[in-house]
Amino acid sequence: MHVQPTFITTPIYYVNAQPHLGHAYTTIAADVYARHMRQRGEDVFFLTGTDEHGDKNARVAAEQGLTPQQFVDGSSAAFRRMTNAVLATQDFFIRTTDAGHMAFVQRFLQTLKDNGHVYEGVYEGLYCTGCEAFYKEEDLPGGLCPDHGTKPEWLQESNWFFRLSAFQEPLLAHYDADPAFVRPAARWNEARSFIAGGLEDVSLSRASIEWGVPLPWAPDQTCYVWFDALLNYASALTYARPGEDLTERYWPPRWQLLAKDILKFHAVIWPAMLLAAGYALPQRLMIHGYLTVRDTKMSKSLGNVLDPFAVIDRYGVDALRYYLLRDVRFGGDGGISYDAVHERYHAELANDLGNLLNRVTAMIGKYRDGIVPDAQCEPGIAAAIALASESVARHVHALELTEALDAAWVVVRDLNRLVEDRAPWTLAKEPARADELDTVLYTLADGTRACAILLAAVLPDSAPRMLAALGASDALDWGQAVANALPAGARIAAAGPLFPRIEEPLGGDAN
Ligand code: ME8
Repeated sequence: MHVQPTFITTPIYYVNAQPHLGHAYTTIAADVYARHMRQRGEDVFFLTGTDEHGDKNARVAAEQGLTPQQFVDGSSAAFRRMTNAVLATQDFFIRTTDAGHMAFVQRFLQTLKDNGHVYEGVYEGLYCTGCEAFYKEEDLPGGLCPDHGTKPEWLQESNWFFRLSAFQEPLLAHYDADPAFVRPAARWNEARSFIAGGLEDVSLSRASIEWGVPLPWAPDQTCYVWFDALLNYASALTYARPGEDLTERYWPPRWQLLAKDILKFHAVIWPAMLLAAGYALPQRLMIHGYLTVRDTKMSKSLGNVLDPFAVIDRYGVDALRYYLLRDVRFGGDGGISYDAVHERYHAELANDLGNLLNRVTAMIGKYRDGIVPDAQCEPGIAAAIALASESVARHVHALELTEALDAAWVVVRDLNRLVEDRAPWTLAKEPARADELDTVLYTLADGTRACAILLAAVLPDSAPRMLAALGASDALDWGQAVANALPAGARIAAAGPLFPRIEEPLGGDAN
């Protein structure tokens, strides 16, 4: 088999507050892609982690009476717990305080300087600590940061600058040569027009911030936290596996996922940094939208966050993964609420999928002593499985994750319709129609098994349980996403409810 290395990344999250559903969202989306690719036998490296330097962490640490290191150790651990709780299968969890990362940042900055892209100057202007970003007056409606609603501070300091302006033409050339570099297309346009509007050089260091990576040639300055953070995507490959440099194998990233809040950093500054140091550019940036609560972006600074741990405790991890990809079309913005989780959980996971499995296993138990009959999948369902398998794969490749889910759900619905249309309980009363009943039962069992394969990347907890209940081997590989792969004679196991009814929805302000 041709094995194509696949490197996929999420942003590394700020550790100045608790992880929320917005962070879980990007991590889950990347994980669905990583799991799908592994199902196909691809060689995947999935990277996520935490962004730990910068003034805002130092400030929160001081407020809590901790050293910055103590503070980031604790809060990075909370992000790692979130990552594990959503069943993400990252190959490495990077922390920007890792010695391997910091050494890489220093080497990279030195390369930029050696290549003539760095000079000393004076920065004077406005800085939002929340964004860790420099702002121009005209970009601050009412003088306030558009993301944080706070007043940026006036800064004047001697800094080292990165010659971003020199990369305007090369970036434009890259954008024009590859209209799919940034997805969706509207974000490509936005980034391109920003570049076309002219690029100013940017500070790559800060004089007054101690909590960061010292510049190798001027240790009284630390690396501007965004440069430090962006470099995680490259540094990780150099030290994730001790004694081994994975850069050659995985670079450049196939997909880098992020929301539009950090578009400019990733679609302008990051590729310029890479060009300046002689790296190949990422193949694709996927800029998804915002999860909103009552029409406002959910964010820790606005205090309107939904808690991924609470959803997982109440409904299970698959419910969270399913809900986030289903309720908001991946790419666009969308409102979320605990009530909507509750509704979709019952209507779709419990009724459509959970009930289907229960009915199928119960009917085979009742009418065929729990043994999958020797028959062939009905052609209509076999065709639906073939179509869905092609369509799910195509959509996942393009990170059209909601469309991928929809494509798999077509088979779930077809199977439910088959139960209603063919009413096995009526067939069971007519011994002359035993063959027909065999076919219907086989089709239902085999089709439900195929759904488990199609949905395994989104529902990693339930899919193996579905396979176990159907007496299917737990092989989840994509080659099994075809009809007639369930062996006749397989023994059905009693399936507890996959998605038990939950009486009490989660409450709270965010509802
Ligand atoms: O920006 N809707 O970290 P961050 C959708 N450390 N996605 C959301 C979201 C929402 N309401 N809220 C957060 C940083 N996200 C930097 C990144 S990368 C080199 C450095 C997700 O903790 C989304 O992926 O503010 C967004 O881009 C990211 O979290 C921002 O995380």
